Amino acid sequence: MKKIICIMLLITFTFASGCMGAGFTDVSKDAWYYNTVTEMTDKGVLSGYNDGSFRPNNAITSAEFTAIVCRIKGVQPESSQTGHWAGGYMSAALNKGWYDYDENPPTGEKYDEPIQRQLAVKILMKALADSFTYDYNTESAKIKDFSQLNGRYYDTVLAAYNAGIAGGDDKGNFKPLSPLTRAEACTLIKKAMDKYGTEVAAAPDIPTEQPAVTQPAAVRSGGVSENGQLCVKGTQLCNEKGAPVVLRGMSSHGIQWFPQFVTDDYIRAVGDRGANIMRFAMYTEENGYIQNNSVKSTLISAVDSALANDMYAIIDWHILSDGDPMRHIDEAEQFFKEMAARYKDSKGVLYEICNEPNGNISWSANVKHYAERIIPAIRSTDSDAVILVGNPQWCQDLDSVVADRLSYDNIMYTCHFYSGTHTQWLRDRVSNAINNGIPIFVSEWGTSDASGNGGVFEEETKKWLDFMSVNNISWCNWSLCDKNETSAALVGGSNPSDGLSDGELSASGKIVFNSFD
Ligand code: IDC
Repeated sequence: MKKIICIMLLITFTFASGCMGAGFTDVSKDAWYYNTVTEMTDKGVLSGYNDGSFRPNNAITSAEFTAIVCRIKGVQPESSQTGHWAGGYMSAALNKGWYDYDENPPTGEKYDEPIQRQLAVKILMKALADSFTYDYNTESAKIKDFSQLNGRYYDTVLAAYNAGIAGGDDKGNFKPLSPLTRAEACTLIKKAMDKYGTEVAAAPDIPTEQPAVTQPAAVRSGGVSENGQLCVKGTQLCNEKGAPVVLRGMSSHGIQWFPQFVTDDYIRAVGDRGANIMRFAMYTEENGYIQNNSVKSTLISAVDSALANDMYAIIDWHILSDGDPMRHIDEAEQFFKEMAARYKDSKGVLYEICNEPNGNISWSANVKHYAERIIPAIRSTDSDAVILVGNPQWCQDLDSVVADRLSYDNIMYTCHFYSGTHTQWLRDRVSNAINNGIPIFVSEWGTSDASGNGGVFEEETKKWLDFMSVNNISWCNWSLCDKNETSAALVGGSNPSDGLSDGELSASGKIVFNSFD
């Protein structure tokens, strides 16, 4: 479909594109949807997010799509009991007969779900087209997966095909039940507006901070839709059904420095190479969250992208240079409460409450107390989330944890290693911890030495990978960026929009990306 749309856009926009720029951090000029997204956002049909992203590959929800159609038709919100930001528009659309009660009940439980393509086309056509004209045989023959189209959508979808508004992918499939991405929604709406001459009255009032993703746009093997809400049984991370699960993926570098590597394109490309988790390192210091609150919106956007891509996401409170977790415990509590409220209904989020507590502190005297305040703060809202807890000495003081463990369910303790520095002695510590019933999650490891540079230490890395594999240990590798240090997985100039090939990976990245599955 990409190619087809690309060609169509080229034709449509040869004269129209001018020098407008969407200016979104995740909409590159080469993207097939660049022109449409630019035009639609310039017109105010839909908008980007506070953090400068557009999230073109995220699924558009029922509420978002319907609200946009209301706006372009100048339809005013009507009364709604839901308290949902788009409740008034949804009532108006229902009363106008753009969709039926059962397709989206006014109680609102489906408002934030991705809209099915067949329903999106129906709403758009009912709102904009005066009549539905088509020849059944001609139009249905164009749709290879016509048998999947529910009969109640024949009129509107076939008329949309006839009018050149809806089209199939490069195999001729319409995928009536699949979600619609934001970029695809732009294209669909633009074509309908061009055809029926609708103009937008005013900018949309869709909130810039949208609800958290609870359903992915695409299903990924080993992903959240397959494994569901995680839990911990004994020392093993398990899926919703209680079967052992191993998550493997990348950690970002500090998102205050490298936000360009936590875009939707990069996250999807990592997933397409076999990863099913991303960890987002939100530093507290070094111009991180404590000094610069705005990194929170980068984090939210990244977590949402991981969820939209059917991947698990770790929210990492990355304490490091100021290693005493108690110093900013108030900010941490406030932050995690906010995250728990946002992600309580998303099954894919894990909370890592302190990256590497260090300095003049100990497990029992400091970190444990910190955990005993932050864990309940999260659990009071997001009761079933798996929580990862750090420990002193760069998450290697597992003996102290063995001697004095926390008393909560569904928690795991982190162990971090760098192959050039930490060797068999640390594997022995991990084995000892596991034998003593301590669940371990390697939320950060590197092929380099502990500085993040030096190496690659291939032989020792192989030992660690084998060890983690044998012990069913989940891991995230440091780090997804192109910084000039050995642990960085990317080489400069890599382009994620068409995936990440071995040629776009550093020596470390090649080893890691080829170990995801
Ligand atoms: C390193 C980065 C490096 C950065 C430094 C300080 O690789 O570019 O200058 O942090 O911010 C950790 C930490 C992780 C470190 C990594 C390598 O969690 O933040 O990243 N490391 O030193 N623990 C052990 C090693």
